[in-house]
Amino acid sequence: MNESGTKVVLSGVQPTGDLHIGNYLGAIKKFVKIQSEFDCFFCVVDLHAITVFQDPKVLKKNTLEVAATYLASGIDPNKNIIFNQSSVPCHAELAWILNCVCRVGWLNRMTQFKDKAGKDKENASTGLYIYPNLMAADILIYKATHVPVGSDQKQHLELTRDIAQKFNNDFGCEDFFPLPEPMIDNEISRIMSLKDASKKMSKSEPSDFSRIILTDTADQIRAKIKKAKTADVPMPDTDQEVTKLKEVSNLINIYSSLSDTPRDKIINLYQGKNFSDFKNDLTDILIKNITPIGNEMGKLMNDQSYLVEILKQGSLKAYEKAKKTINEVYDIVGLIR
Ligand code: AQP
Repeated sequence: MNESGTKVVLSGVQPTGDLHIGNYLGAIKKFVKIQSEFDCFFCVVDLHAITVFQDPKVLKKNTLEVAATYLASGIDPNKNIIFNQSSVPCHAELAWILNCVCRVGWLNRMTQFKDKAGKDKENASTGLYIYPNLMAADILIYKATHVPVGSDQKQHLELTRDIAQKFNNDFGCEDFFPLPEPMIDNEISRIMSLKDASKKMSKSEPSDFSRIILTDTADQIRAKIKKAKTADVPMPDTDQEVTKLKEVSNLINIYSSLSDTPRDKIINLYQGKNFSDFKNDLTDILIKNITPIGNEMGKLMNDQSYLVEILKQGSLKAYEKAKKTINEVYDIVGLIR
């Protein structure tokens, strides 16, 4: 809990393209589940998106599409604050101050930067390098106590805690920033590519067949699952053996997460069989759970002024909260406003 005794959630999704079931299962489905239990801020993190070049027109469309996904997935805009990051300038203001708190050595350990910058890291934007400090600012500006994310963000969350702790120590303001807790479901928190389970499912992977996107039609889902890699042996009878078959294990996680069925029950159901029944049933589960979201997103995207208004109203509410923290931070740091 934070100083006012409330449990506050902040999380966000980048408007960098078609959202997939990794984004849904790793993050958005959790947002829907916890919305009645916490004060929630659900952000479209557009400033994070531009750490890699985005076509401005496409960025605007993608920003609205993330808002549409939140609504279509069941996030209630009356109960929660849905907004885009750039419309609350306090995020960027706090990020600058946190840039001065975070150590270069800490950033150098961030594996996501290494993955995203690849071999050509000299040519990556400085924004991509300091991205974790902006993420820390997103969280700390609302004194969030809990952050639901996929396990790929665990390291950034740990960095946020280190930054919060150092700020509190350096400025002698114990407990000013709460140390936020990650909310990560271990087993299914990382959905992997359908083509190569050593890579996470991602918007930026070139092949469409590596992911199911939320706007896929039933036929597209069917085709992608049909092509998804499995194994040359029948379904094993123990979880230990299944775990060794990385692609199969990933498909079981998707099945389990969407149908709320434990992995061992799924393994019992299909053990000793080849994968066609399993794939057919998984396809049905995906169609049942994902296509209604895609259809609703389509309807919402036809009413873009409604989505703009949702973001605008959310930003006004978020700004009220953020302004209070940034004023306190300026005072603590010794900056005259
Ligand atoms: N494969 C995944 N499995 C589980 N969770 C995932 N998330 C992303 N991919 C997976 C979670 O989705 C939330 C929003 O992610 P994001 O869009 O802000 O950024 P990302 O993690 O960089 O997502 P992508 O799809 O990999 O995008 P690109 O290709 O643009 O980098 C986060 O909570 C994340 O954990």
